[in-house]
Amino acid sequence: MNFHVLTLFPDMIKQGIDTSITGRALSKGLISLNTIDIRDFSENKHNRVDDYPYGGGAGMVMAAGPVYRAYQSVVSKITEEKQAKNRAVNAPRVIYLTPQGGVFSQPLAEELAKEEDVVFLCGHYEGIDERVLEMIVTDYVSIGDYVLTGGELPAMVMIDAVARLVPGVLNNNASAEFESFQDNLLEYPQYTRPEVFMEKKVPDVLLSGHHAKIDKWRREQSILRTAKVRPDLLKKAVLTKKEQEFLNS
Ligand code: 6GU
Repeated sequence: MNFHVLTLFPDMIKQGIDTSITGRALSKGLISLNTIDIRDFSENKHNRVDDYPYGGGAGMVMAAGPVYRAYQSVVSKITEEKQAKNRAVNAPRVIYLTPQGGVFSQPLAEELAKEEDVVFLCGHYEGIDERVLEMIVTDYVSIGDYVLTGGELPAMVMIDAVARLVPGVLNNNASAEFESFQDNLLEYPQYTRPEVFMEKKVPDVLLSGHHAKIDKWRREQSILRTAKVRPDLLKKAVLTKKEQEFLNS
């Protein structure tokens, strides 16, 4: 799977992704990362990519031209690579990272993990000229209700969430790994050695070797934890009658 990122800060993206599990996925060739510096597509003698907003107001707006030309360079690259393999050429998904977007969640990560190429567009300043967004963007995505200085961290968040769903990226079976969010419950607590840490003991059931009991306990812990910190998620979870009774007891 190929990630393409249109940004004014390519090094930030490269450093963030070429680390840990996504870094290993890059080395193994399971994913690729193509960063495009929007500034390289400025036609201004000072390499400027922003200008004052029409109508006035605070801050600067990223101009349409450099963003459009940067996008075209990615489309050309994808097209050439598809044609070399005699494969059909489709317009790629283009994700614009913005607090004005819909909130990112696991279902979108799963959808994007099926794509061959995904393009991320990172804005800065007060945003990007609306006209180029209308022309190229397929998805407007936010990572939550707070404001960041730019779209680079959100793009890295999305790349991480999508990359771990690509077969082979995780050591364990990826499909099992995201089940917890599919069933709208938070993960149960985990423990490792030592058995006693500062007088706090690992729950007995986990040392029992009784797998059915362990599964039941973990499921109950997931339900309790979700009820406590994410009641909104719990509403979407499907519980058995017995689990409902357990929760109400
Ligand atoms: Cl995608 N961009 C910015 N600038 N801030 C955000 C965001 C995105 N998601 C949450 N806050």
